Amino acid sequence: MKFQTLLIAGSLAMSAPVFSDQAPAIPTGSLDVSELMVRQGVAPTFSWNIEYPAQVTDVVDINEDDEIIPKTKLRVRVSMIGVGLTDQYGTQYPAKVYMKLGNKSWDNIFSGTSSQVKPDVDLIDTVVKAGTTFEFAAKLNWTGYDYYYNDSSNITVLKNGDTPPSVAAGYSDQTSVAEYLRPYIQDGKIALGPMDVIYVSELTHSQYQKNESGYDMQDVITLVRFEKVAE
Ligand SMILES: [Ca+2]
Ligand SMILES: [Ca+2]
Repeated sequence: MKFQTLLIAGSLAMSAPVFSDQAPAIPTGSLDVSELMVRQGVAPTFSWNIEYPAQVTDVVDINEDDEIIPKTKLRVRVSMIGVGLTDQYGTQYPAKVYMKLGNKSWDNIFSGTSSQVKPDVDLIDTVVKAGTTFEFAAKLNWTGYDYYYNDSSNITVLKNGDTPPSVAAGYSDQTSVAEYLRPYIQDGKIALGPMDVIYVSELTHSQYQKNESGYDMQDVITLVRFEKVAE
């Protein structure tokens, strides 16, 4: 009986699926057995409670306007992955990024250039309740450039397994995937944790300039990570 217990535990550990580096989520839980050693003819009692990693769409809705709406109480952490506003001479231009969670006012979560991005710093770390609508806005912080909002085609929410922006446009002169976005792409698809999404943004070109190479949806990339919390 003891041998059998170890076998079961072993096969559970072995069957954990392998995700990308950004997604260390494996099934977690416990396996309990009432007795490690029992007399012949006496059956020990097993019980187990295994939780498989959720998909982000299990816990949030992402609607046509790219509003994110949690279906349950969630911890939300927001960080910047990168700013790709650079001209042909290598000069960096600043972005301004805002988010609005539910009834709260717009929060200026980031202002700065590519070299001011700190991907490991959480700009938002809070708990939101079900039904809180997330809105997003960003602009190239330069004369003559306006804000784009999540409901425009210049801002899109992508999740694990979606097609990354450069592939989505498909123009031969399209700039390749930005350096800062590369770790988040695997086998031609967005590779995030199962509970993560990114906002990708086009801030230099309008929807009427989609055939220009500057329209790459990689001007600002913002990561949003969700985590279930007890109600
Ligand atoms: Ca949109
Ligand atoms: Ca652009």
